[in-house]
Amino acid sequence: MGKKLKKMAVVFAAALAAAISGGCGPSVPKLNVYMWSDYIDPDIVQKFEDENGCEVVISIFDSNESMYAKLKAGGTGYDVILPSSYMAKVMNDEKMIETLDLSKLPNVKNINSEYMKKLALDKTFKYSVPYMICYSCVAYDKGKCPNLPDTWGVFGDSKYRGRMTLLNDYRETIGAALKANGYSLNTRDDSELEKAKETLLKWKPNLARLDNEGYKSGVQSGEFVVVHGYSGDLYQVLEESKNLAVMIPKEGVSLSCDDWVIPADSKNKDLAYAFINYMCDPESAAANMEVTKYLSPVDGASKLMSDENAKSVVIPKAVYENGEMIIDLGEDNAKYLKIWDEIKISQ
Ligand code: N2P
Repeated sequence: MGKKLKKMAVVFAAALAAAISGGCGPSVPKLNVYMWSDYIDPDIVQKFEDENGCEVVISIFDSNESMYAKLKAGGTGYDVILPSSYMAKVMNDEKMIETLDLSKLPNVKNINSEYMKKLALDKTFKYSVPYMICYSCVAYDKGKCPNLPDTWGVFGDSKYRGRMTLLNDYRETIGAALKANGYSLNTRDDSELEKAKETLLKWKPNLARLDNEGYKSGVQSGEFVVVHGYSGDLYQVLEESKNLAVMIPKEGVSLSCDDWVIPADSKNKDLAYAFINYMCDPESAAANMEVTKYLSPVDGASKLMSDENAKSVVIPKAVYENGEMIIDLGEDNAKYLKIWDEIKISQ
């Protein structure tokens, strides 16, 4: 976690302490944002609060599925949510989110048109606005794993038994096993999925655990030596730990984008629109890229970044060439979930 994101953790703790001790300042409108961790510049959030006379309250989820499950179990009170594109589509199909009024989002004109044409799942901003593009790859300890080959197959290597993690994210991790076998990570083919399951059953004994958050500090502290993670999170960790490197498996990786949506039951829709619009401003996007190391699709943002970061926040050619966007599979999602349950309960 970079310095700014650490500062944000301290601010959260202070806010929590104030809430518990019953602090009673003047009440200002609150915008409740539900999103992934380490994923926004706290200074940009502060600027938005100052300019809009409001308080932004950020709650964190660590996977699309846990966020979705929480909403389905009756979780309410959010004004803006940040699912990945495939999950935003599910939420739209299930009428959980607003159809967007684009007159309240003038800054969507800044979203890169090539991205919208080629990769976006919601090509007309009908229900979502893209925030950051992500791919998943592997970080490893260069000293403890010299000459690590660039293949998903490393998870099958018992040399690193007990010191590796894969994401606790069924589309990412089954996707990695599909790619390892040369298949599409959006396959609906039963025999390909069966092969991916066999691969994961072979990999599992080598894993310390499936993990979506702790792998970052774990690989920094040396507890883990090979971790599967989200690109920006891994680059945030690399910035602080010179003994680590990133490996992009040659068989291909997942590409995904996280998209802002407004839940149908938001009580602060105008403020929600203002927030999403603010994030599509090139200056906000540049600041968010600097801190999170993910790639924003906002045109003009990279030009505003420091040279060093602008160079690192690009999608490597290998990712574009072999990467595949995760799409929603409708009823066939059930095939993936069944495999995931079998993997989780296997010893
Ligand atoms: C988590 C960011 C994750 C993005 N820090 C994955 N879509």
